[in-house]
This record gives sequence, C-alpha cells and structure tokens, in this order.
Amino acid sequence: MTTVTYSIPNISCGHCVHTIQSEVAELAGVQTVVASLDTKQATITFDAPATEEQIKAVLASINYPAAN
Ligand SMILES: [Cu+2]
Repeated sequence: MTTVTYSIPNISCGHCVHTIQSEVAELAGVQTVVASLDTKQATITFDAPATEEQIKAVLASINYPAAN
C-alpha cells in the first residue's frame, strides 16, 4: 500500500472535492481518496495496478493537475 498526498491548486469548492474523489476512486487499485478544500490537497492510498503516473494522469484529465 502506498499513500501519496498531492497539492491540487484548482480545488475551489465542495464540488471539486467530490469530483476528484469519485474520479480517482474509479482507477483499479485505488483504495481511498480524501480531498480537502481547506488544504487544496488530496491524499490517495493505492496498490497495484494503480501507479502514481496513472493517478496524476487522471487528475490532469479532469482539470485538477497535481502541483507535485
Ligand atoms: Cu469546485
């Protein structure tokens, strides 16, 4: 299990939080996604076959690119 926290500057409301959580959770191998409006971060735990590259690609594809 790997846990990563991404800084996502585009988070601006509760809808953003919901979108990120539901879209990233679709990826096979992703266990939990917790996004925060207060910190503009998302903490994601995952196992194979999910990879950091895939997660970052999903975030970018929904217009919430990770800053780290
Ligand atoms: Cu929003």
